This record gives sequence, C-alpha cells and structure tokens, in this order.
Amino acid sequence: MKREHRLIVALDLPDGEEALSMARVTAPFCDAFKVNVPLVLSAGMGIVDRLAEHGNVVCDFKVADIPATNRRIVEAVFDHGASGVIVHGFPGEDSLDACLQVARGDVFVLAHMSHPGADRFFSAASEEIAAMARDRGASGVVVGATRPREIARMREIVDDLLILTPGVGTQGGDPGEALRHGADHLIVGRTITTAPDPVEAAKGLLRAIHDAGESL
Ligand code: BMP
Repeated sequence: MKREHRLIVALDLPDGEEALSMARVTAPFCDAFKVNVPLVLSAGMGIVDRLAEHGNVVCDFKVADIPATNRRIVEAVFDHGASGVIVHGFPGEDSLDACLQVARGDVFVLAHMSHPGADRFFSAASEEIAAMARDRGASGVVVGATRPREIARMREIVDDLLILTPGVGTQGGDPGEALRHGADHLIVGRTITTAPDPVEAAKGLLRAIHDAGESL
C-alpha cells in the first residue's frame, strides 16, 4: 500500500455505477479504494476488476472462517485484481496464516473496531490480535479512529506495520487525532461519498492530514 495521500476512500455505495463514478473523481486524492460486502452483493465481484482500473482496491470482506474457506475467499479477491484484503484475527493464527499463504498483496487484520459495541469483545483481545498480525507477517492492522488511545497502543505493538483507521467524520473520529496517535491511513466513507462535493470533502481531509503531519 502506498502512503502518498494517506487516504483510503470507502466506496460504500448502493451499486457498481455509483461506486465507479466516485472512484473516478476521488482517485487523484487517495491511495486506495475500499470495497465492502454490500457493494459486491449488489454489483458482483466484477466490480473489483473494474475499480482496479482506477486505483488500488482493498476488499474489506472481514474474512473470518476456517483456514480452507479463508484461502478460497482470499484467492478470489486477488484473482479479481484487488491489491489488499481485510480479515479478522479472532479465528486464530491458522485462519490468518491461510490468508497470508495465498495473498498476492496486502493482508490487513482488524484489531479493534470503531463502533461502541466493539468494547465488549475487542477490548480484551485487540492487543493479542495485533501481536499475532505482526508475528505472522500481515501488512498492517485496522483500528477505529474513535479510539485514539488504542491506535497509540497498537503502534507500540505493531512497530512499523501499517495502521489503517476507519470511523473518521461521520462516526466521530478526528482525522488529526488519529494520525497523531500513530495511524498511517484514514479510511473515509460517508464524509466523502455523501458530501455535496466529494472532491472538496476529499481535499479537506488531505488538508487535515497535511496539518496533522506538520504538528508531529
Ligand atoms: P464511514 O466513513 O462512512 O463511517 O465508513 C467507514 C467504513 O469503514 C465502512 O465501510 C465500515 O464498514 C468500515 N469500518 C468501520 O467503520 N469501522 C471498523 O471498525 C471497521 C470497518 O471496516
């Protein structure tokens, strides 16, 4: 994953054509597009191939199955031209290893989520999940931007692995705070995709990213 803009656009749009339009206008401002399961359910996996013509695509499929099934999911993701995949860590290291063995790009492990309910199970497990991601050779971890202290703790654990952080803007996470606590990339959906002018919204985030870099 390149670290040029430090912005990943979550293309959480209802259909493939809308996702493609959003990808075309935001491509100059981001390092990757994130594609989630609802988009693929509506548009089919072909949307990943089409989006990959406009930039790097990370499939946020939150892969969380037995090793044999994980392997098939991750193979399909890379067969369709994705450059990365987001997987869960809680199924354990054999499930994660299966993803890493067949990946032809980045594997990011979800270590702590942005929504309030994530406290119940992730708070107890997040540090162990991050350590496992580091030890097994993942590219990075995903930690909610609503949890800056956890981002800082993850940075200590994962050393120079990438930290991607969703939950900025609409969910209340502050872009500067997340970056100052150690995040590498902001994952942003609705703040861009539902803005009256998505390009201006993306540019605003790039300004916040730049300002956070200045204050480090
Ligand atoms: P938004 O910026 O519109 O809140 O979108 C955030 C995106 O990141 C969504 O695609 C969501 O599924 C994803 N995400 C998240 O918000 N929190 C997490 O902890 C993990 C996620 O993948």
